[in-house]
Amino acid sequence: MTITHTAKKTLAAVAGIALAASLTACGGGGSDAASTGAAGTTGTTASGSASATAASTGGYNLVPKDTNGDGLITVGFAQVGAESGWRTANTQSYQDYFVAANGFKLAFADANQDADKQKQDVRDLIQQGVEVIDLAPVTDSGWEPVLQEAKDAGIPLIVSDRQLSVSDDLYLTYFGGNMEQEGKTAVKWLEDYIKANNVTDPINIVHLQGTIGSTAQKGRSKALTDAAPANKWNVVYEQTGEFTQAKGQEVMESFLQQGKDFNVIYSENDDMTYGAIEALKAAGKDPKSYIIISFDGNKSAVQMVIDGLIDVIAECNPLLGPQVGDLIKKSAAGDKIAKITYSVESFIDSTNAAEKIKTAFGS
Ligand code: GZL
Repeated sequence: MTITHTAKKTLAAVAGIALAASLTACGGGGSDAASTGAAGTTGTTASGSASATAASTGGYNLVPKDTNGDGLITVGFAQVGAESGWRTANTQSYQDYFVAANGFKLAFADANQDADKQKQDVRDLIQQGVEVIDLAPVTDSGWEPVLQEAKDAGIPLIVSDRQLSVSDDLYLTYFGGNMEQEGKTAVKWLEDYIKANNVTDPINIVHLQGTIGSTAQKGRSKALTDAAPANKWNVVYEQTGEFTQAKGQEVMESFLQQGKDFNVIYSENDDMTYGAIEALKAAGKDPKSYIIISFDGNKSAVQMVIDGLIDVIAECNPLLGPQVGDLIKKSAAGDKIAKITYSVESFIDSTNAAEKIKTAFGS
């Protein structure tokens, strides 16, 4: 089933309004609403600072401090890599914020998307004697021994961007997106679209997954995997594009060569979406004939929403530097900080893209 562009645009508008209403109702609203997620967590605005709630520190009693007396807190940032526009903006937000003028020094390690290298990166930061570690984990497994080593060295460790399912007494706090909620936002948009358009044809979905084992991929994939059977949607292809444009294009090319029918693309970041759109065009297919769902919200992806190429983007805020810095300062000052703080994120579609592009990150 192809979906004509006009119908898509009109119906997307209807779906977007329904989704916005539902998000506002449950308090998970757009970028200016603060909302409380699961117990002990507090949503923050994209630009606002994290607001501490009375929360357990989960038996973790290390707090950031200037142990070498140079008047600065040295932050060791163990970054995933440089795989996407989101990552570039995320790294830049740390390099911009963690400077002497804000009371910080930054030591940076790039894991190049290699989970094993990243564990060595953290061990190197411990050896360097940094005063707090911020870890954005490539994948979420095998971290307990390294986190314990940081704790034994007396270095407080913050998890950012992608969560870890480890004991609360191994890290100070988590700040970043709620990935499963992002996926639920995308799924809800598709459910509303189908309802608004009385779509009766089969929904056949191409699922471009992020880096397998990252909580970004696990959460976004879970939302689709949970919703598909209930909605009788068929996931006809599913493979990782490793959050990169090149791999996303390569994987979509292979799907197109296999020839199964599909009418929806659920792509777990904008860079893979760009690759998928290039593959469709190269195969002589009109991207506007498909419902394309993406994640992140890079400026160029928001422009593609305006141009009718992408139908909805589930937002994921990369500008975490200032808010992580705020949590470090609060903790260093003796404030109790929440164990988990989620960015408040919404969605971008034809109903709000013209407004959202004014503040969209990246290029
Ligand atoms: C999400 C982040 C993901 C982005 C991708 O918080 O970890 O990694 O969605 C990035 O663009 O590669």
